Amino acid sequence: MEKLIITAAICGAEVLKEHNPAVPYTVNEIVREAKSAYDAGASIIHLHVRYDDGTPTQDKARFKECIDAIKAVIPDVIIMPSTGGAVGMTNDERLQPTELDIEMATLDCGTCNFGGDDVFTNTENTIKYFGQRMLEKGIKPELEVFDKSMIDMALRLSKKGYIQAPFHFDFVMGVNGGIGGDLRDFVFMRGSIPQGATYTVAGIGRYEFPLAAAAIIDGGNVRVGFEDNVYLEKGVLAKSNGELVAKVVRLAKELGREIANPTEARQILGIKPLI
Ligand code: KMH
Ligand code: ZN
Repeated sequence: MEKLIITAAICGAEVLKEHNPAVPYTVNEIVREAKSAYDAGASIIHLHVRYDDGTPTQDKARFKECIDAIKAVIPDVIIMPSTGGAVGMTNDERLQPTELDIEMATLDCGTCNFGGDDVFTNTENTIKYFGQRMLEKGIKPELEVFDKSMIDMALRLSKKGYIQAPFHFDFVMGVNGGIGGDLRDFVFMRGSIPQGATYTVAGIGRYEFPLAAAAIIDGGNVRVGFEDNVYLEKGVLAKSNGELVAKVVRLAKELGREIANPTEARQILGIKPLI
């Protein structure tokens, strides 16, 4: 079995300090959380950025500032900016980080209810536009799938040349509007991707660690972080993203799975090594 790639989704666009005071907004806070996750065993940082007051932004300059600051402290980490941004942003607003020198980015593969009146909109043309941009820029997409239908969409668009194998999926499970986070849901998603594809699983809220354990056993990979869940265990807030990553590392150790460093993660995902 390949080593386990841990992605830390340290910030997100929606979670606030009111949910957990350790949620990072400022550049320094984002660096602190990225480093805590890396030190604990994460090889990929899934990055959203905020202004200092917590407002989510896809501003290219703010992304550059955060990426440069993270790389100054942990130069070998893989940084995977979001192109999802926050609900309601335009496509071109969302795509700004793809103008930077980045190795990976998220590519959201369908539209999803996000609770209340919020709809995270990704039309077929949006997915094509984003896929094409990433192909042109040599950016490896992580295919964000909130439901099985989005796996099918990604595979359909790959036949039309908008997404290229080897595919790497992120099963985002337990969103209010997407697939649930039970084991049978995981088995369904996992069984729906082609041979040779890799995946990570991001369980939302209480699904985070049970789905992490399932992916560790299955040979998949794991995403944790404040974007998805702010609790270390029921009723106990995590003090950092590093604490969430450390819990995955403990689970992996118990289950006999080694942890990939960023160099190994690049190999597994088919990303060019750093020179
Ligand atoms: N914040 C959500 C609207 C992604 O990063 O690509 C979108 C999201 C997915 O978080
Ligand atoms: Zn995200």
